[in-house]
Amino acid sequence: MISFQVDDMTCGHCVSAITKAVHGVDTTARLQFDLATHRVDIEPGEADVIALGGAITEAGYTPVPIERPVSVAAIGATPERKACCCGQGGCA
Ligand SMILES: [Cu+2]
Repeated sequence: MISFQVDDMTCGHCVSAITKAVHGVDTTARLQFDLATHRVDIEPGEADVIALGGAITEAGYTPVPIERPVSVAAIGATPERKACCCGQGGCA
């Protein structure tokens, strides 16, 4: 699994543009998007992080590779955040 943070990916058009770009370098890649966090997870066929990131860059976006999913430490690093993803602040 290769993950990118793509802050300039904002809508369904971006999703289809990135999907097309990635499939251009890796026809069997499987993509999963989270528009709320501007994140794309890619289960690659044969392409590596350089090829995948390059394809997304060429499509006009700014992919930043994410080493691993958000850790507990990373969540703890933003103590000013009161609500969680469900908006109720209690599902940690
Ligand atoms: Cu868009």
